Amino acid sequence: MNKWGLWIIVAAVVLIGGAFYLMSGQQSVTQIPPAGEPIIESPAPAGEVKSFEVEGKPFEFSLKEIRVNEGDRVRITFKNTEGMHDWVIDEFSARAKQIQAGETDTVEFVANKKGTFEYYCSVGNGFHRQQGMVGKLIVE
Ligand SMILES: [Cu+2]
Repeated sequence: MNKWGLWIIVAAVVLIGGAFYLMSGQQSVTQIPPAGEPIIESPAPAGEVKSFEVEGKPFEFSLKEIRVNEGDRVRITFKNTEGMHDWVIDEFSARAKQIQAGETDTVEFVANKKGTFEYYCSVGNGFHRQQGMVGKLIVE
């Protein structure tokens, strides 16, 4: 083998090696996610504040149905117009005070689960509830 033959082999090794190096380099580049790509986290939907005014009297609430979206903050302004009543929803541990006619109490909670829930007046050990002092909270 002459001097030129050796140089050709050396050149071939360098070229092939270089080609491998470039190919493997490209592969690893495609495997790395592009720099600066934001980490995608779906933020919890920002709940709105939904306010409702509910009047109570024997034996009904002025509002029989309340609709909100999951995550909303629900603000109930409970006004009593006659007798003594309260406004209770067990599933969200929310309870307006027992108040006399002419009084108002406000209660707030976050509707953090979907479904249909009953709110009611707890006065009289369930008597007012049985008499129809109930309503539905629908969380969608
Ligand atoms: Cu009542």
